[in-house]
Amino acid sequence: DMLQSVVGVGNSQYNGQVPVNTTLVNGVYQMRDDSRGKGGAYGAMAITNANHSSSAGQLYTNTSNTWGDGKQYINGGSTTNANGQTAAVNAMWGLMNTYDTLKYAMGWLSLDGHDTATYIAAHVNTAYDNAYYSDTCRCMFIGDGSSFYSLGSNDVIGHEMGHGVTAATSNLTYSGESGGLNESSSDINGEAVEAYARGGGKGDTIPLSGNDWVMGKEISKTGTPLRWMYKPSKDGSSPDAWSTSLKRLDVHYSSGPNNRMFYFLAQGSNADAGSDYYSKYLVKKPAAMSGIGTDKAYRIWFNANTSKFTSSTNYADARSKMVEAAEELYGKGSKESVAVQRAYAAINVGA
Ligand code: ASN
Ligand code: ZN
Repeated sequence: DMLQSVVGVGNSQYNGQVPVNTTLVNGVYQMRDDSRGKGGAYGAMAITNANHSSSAGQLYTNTSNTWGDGKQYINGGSTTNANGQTAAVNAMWGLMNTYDTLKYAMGWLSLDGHDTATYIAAHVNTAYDNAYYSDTCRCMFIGDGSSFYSLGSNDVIGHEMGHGVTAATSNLTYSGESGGLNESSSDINGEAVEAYARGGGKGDTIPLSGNDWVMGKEISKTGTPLRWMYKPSKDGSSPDAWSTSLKRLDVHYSSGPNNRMFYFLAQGSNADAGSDYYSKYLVKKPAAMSGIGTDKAYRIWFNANTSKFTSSTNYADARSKMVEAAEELYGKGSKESVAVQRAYAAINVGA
């Protein structure tokens, strides 16, 4: 077959009209981008239509290279018309931005650093309110949502592909403290992708601002996010600081303190510490931190997760490996390594 890489017009749900990389094969357009990744069951980076099943289904195809109508999928409707294509546009845009964040900012190719192919299956199950990564296929599944909109915002896709990066590297065990760190790593990745995409999806740094520091605001029908990185306790279940009971929580709650650490590291401690915070957790008030910026904070986290953490890394170990990573990147005694220590101290980990 003659394969030709082309750029289509995607009407996305959360980012307006976006360019989507597609492939023209014998007069039919496929939602597949062979310029990002290598090999793959459906092409290097692809979107398939699960069409309400629990398996990947078929690669998205279209007779024209304009996709989607930008509107929330209507349950019971067709997954092959423009409305059904919108979830595929959301997914491709999120994947392209995730891939580019990793490649151009971190110098990391795809999930594993070796440019392994990946894909997203859209319309998994019916009215499914979740998205997840599977290491078996090294791929992701996203639902249409019921209490959520289509689970295809940039932060959600960055989060899911972040699970692929973690699975290929530290492989943090998905329970206890390591599970919380695994989840936090995905939230960090989601926010980095959101910031990179809103900065125009170009260049080799993560912009200081642009992301919202909450997970899943766009997919929320009520406008209430799933998680607040700057103050995790706003969800009613996540603690803001480490304690000995953290390991017993669901990983989407035990991620909270590390998310807050990352926010402090990137953005500083001045914003919203909460009036009861220091007394509630017996945390010593940290020296005011100005933050080292999201780019450096993400670089330190990425280095630690991909080359220093092990599957059993807990919060205390994460702190020491993060200090090591900061020293490696910015020098012993650097302001960046001091900022890491202060950010962890502010969530009750280390002095
Ligand atoms: N969306 C969830 C996550 O990525 C699915 C899960 O609970 N693993 O964390
Ligand atoms: Zn997750």
